[in-house]
Amino acid sequence: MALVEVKVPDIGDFDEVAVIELLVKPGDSVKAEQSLITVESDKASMEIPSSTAGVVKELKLKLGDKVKQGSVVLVLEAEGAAAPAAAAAPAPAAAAAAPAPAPAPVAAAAATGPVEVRVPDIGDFKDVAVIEVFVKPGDAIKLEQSLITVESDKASMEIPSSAAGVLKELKVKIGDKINIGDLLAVLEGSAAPAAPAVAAAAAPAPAAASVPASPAPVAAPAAALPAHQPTGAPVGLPHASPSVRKFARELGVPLEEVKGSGLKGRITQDDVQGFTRAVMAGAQQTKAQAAKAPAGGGDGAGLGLIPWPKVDFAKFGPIERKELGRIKKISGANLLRNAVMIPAVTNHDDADITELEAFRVSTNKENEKSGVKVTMLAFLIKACVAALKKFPEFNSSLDGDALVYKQYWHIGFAADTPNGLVVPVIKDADKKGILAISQEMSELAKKARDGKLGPADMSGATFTISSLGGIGGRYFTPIINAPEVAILGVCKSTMEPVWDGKQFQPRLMLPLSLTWDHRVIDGAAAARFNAYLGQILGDFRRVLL
Ligand code: CAO
Repeated sequence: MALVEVKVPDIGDFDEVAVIELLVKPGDSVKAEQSLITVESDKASMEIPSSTAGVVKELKLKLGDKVKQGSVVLVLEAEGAAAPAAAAAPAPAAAAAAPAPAPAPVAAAAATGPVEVRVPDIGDFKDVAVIEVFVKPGDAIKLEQSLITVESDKASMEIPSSAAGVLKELKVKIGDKINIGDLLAVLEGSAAPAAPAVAAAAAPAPAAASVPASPAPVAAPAAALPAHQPTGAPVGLPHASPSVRKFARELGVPLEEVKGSGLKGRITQDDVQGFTRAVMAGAQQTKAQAAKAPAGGGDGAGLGLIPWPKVDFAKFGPIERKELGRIKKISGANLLRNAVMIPAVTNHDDADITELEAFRVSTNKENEKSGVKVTMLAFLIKACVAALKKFPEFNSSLDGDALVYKQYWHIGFAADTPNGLVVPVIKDADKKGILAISQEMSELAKKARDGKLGPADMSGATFTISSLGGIGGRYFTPIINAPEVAILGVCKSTMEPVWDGKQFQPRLMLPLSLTWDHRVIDGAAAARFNAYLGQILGDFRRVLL
């Protein structure tokens, strides 16, 4: 057994590149060609393979170290006596894929008409897959701007444009396999100096050092890298080595949804595994899964749940099957999303509406001839507007990491119709009186029952009330109507004995159930909101304060 130093092979002009991943540790058995470390420049990453098989004795570098050709990576106890000297070994996997210095399209005259951009000489990179596309037709492309990223097993590289101009046509898409000379794009040439129309594909590789417009291969980038301007990469592109990308692809993990724990937020194999475990445990749902949720919730697999029970009901008795109506299908999918995605909490409380109900009844008597019936729900809408003004976060919506506070008060109310639940909206409820709200509600409720509500009647709500008061029940837990952050459920008021400090008094008590989004609202704020609402309903003159 001989001790062998494994050194960084010839990786072209890839000079002083940072070690971003250590893929082995002392004691590990490695095979020849097995990747040992990953290095990365600002445009490319590549894995450095072992030139020989053996057991790792000592790592000679650490994360963040800068390496170049000849740097010692580690010391191996080589298998067999005649282990090859690593430093002198021919370029291994990555380097093999990462060939001769990149071609250098010679500086060119100004382009005028259409200009073809082709895959330059990328060495032995054959049939490499396009994994990222940075540009789209209509984009103004700068000379050397990265157009796409390609990836082999061991390395990824960005292919820059050999010309400047406006992108007329993109000839490749994600997943395509490309080779030297393939047409990538057609540009409408600008007056700016550009590289020749046909990039180095057919040209012999000139002296790399003289080439500002050469490709920026990751693995074999030679002189291209130092000269390359890092432009065009989309913000937020997931940062991961080729092997991690491959691993993620194999598992079907969307890298853009994985949080990287490595150097500079880089995604490691552990991060991909952790994401997969979270999905399997139901703690995480990919955006794609969330978007696909059907009205009935599918089979629950996306949440890591056991499948929905499939029962042959006809085995137990006669049945009739009816398809869900359109409203039920749409509201079902929305309700499911809102129930699953919002950390919702419900506070229950009672409001003393003895005087308010007496006032409502007498007002209706006085206004009998007007044809407008004042409803408890109209008072509730007005009371809610006052509470929403006092506690503005209840009138907000989450937008990413920000809260959008709305300066208008549009109140939705759930209406039961023969076809299902709909939520018409009283716009600018703060500017309307009780009579106007009562009248508008009765018109909207009729439209709802007749199936004549248009999208404009049902959009823009900032808060919703769901009243079962006319039907019955004590309390319930309404589901928030996203992107709103709270909803008030109201049940049937009942006469109850209420202790006034000296004796029990018969009082008309209205059960309130406030469901709120705990990401936006705290329990104390919800309790205060309900208490304030109760005070207003107890003495409506408070609305004027
Ligand atoms: N307590 C006791 N009685 C109540 C009450 C309450 N909280 N709210 C209303 N009532 C009574 C009214 O006094 C009225 O009685 P009279 O006919 O004797 O006058 C009757 O119930 C009907 O009330 P209303 O005409 O004021 O109608 P409303 O405002 O209660 O309801 C509407 C209108 C559209 C909300 C209702 O028709 C409806 O669809 N409710 C169901 C909403 C729903 O399904 N919510 C659940 C959604 S799941 O989250």
